[in-house]
Amino acid sequence: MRLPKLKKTTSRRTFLGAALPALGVASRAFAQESCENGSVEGFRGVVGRTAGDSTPDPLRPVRAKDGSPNIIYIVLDDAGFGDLGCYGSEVDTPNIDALAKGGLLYNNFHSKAVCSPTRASLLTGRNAHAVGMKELPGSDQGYPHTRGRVPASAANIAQILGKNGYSTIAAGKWHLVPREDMSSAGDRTHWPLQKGFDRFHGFLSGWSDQYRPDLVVDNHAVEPPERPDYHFSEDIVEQSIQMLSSNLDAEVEKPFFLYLCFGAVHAPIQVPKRYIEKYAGNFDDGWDAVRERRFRRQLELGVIPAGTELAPRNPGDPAWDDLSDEAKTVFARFMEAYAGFLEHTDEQIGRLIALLKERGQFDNSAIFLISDNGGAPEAGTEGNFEHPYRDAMTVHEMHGRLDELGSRSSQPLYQRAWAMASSAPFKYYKLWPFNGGVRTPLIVSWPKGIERPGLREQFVDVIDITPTVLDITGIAAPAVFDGVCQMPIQGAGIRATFGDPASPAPRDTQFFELWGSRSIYHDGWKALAFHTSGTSFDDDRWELYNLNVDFTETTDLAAQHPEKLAELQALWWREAANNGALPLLEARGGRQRTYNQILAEPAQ
Ligand SMILES: [Ca+2]
Repeated sequence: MRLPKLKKTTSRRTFLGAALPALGVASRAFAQESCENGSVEGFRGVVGRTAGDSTPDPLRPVRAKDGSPNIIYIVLDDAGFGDLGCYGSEVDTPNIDALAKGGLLYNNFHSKAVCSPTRASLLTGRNAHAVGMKELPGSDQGYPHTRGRVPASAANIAQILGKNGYSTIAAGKWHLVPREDMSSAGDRTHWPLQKGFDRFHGFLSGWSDQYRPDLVVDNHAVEPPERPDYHFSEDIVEQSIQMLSSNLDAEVEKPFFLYLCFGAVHAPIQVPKRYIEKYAGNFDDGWDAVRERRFRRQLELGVIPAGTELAPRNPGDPAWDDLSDEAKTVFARFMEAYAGFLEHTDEQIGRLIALLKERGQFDNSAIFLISDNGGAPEAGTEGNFEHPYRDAMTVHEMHGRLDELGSRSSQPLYQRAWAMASSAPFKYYKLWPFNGGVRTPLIVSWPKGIERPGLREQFVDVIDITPTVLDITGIAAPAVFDGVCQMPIQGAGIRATFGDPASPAPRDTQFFELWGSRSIYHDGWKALAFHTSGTSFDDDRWELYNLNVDFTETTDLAAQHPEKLAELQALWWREAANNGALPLLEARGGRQRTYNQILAEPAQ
């Protein structure tokens, strides 16, 4: 006899009336809705009265295919295109550079210009709007793209890999859950352990103190260790090493997915003083000179095409030469701290790589290293010393406490013009639709699977990473996950670029929207409109760039090619509609102030 299968009914009374007497229950005081598949999940045997007239169907543990690669996502926070050594920076990042040297360095990779949308897209392979993350979580404006919670219809790569025989570990910043869900009593539906991860060690919000982070381990908050030498970046790598090691000790054949997200180099810029001191004097010639140097080095390395122009300094940011001596002293120290913070991050990545090599796991680990957006401009022209985003200290006051910069008594964020140096050679910064906001590093290391290491110039978006992982692991994206019908994956894989530098880009169209600012990329062209809050979207001024010959968006062709602009504008509306990005909305509350503070200042 097969187990009775409940028939779908529209009437609860039918179920209560028919099924309960058979179970010997006279009456029950609760209601239960019924569905088609109320039987034991997946059982294909036969249940009789005894084993003699039954057929068993043993569970078959899911195992990954033999030779499946480990998958590692490393996410840097707020590091710009020009910040890493292999992208032309003077900052020492030898471990990241080594990954690029043995693997692939992409110069045409795109984030969503801000933390949570990039991360939601990275993990799900779908555009951020489509999965409810049009901006930071906690900004629900009543429409599906503003929920700040990735729906069950968009299972992420950890969930998929976990169901296919992988161990899954997340360490570091999460930022995919609204603040009201973060407390100990909060709804944990969108915490890492409910989103496919076996383990988690990190923080849930957008940023945290590096010395005293708001630590969460698995599903509960813990006090950070009170050690004078504690640092969050070191902790998450140490925890990753321990979790990976114990998994490998238990079952060395089982592949793993590690999602390692540094709080660095997002504010607060905090790092032990010896890392800052190493860079003493290195930035005394200021942000204009640093941008020039990085730009020249990028040309030498071939990271940017010959003939590229360095974008002019952004409106509202001062020339270094116009600053007072006191300001120069203070601002240079911020960049020394930032450089030290970044080198310290690279050192932690080196510790992870050493573990992988020691355990014989490096060659078959596919590592995808990105930054989630360009350099961070939120601290304005003078920077923040005591608190990111809300700091009233004057430059003179900062000068008096300069020795504390980067220590426990400071929570610094650098001056906005440094963010442009971070994003060199591009215009603007994090949050903007220009390349300074969206174009960030992507490095892929996989010694066993990358046939031809080197530079790659294909247009790639962050939604293309997870489809690549599905491709190289041979795992099909599920149509139904945990009983929920899945929305289509919108990215496309870049596996073909691993062996062929000339292989076509995975897709030729990609839209962008953040706080009403828009862009559309199509076939080498990019149209964009910067939106001023409080104005009509119809009044936004569109710009047009031919990226085939204008890597840094310096020549606006909107007036010369109105027909091309009109074509791309129409395409934007189509893509926005198809990717759940409508209605077009401004940011809620004060979030748009970062845009506005620049517009309020006169252009230079
Ligand atoms: Ca970020």
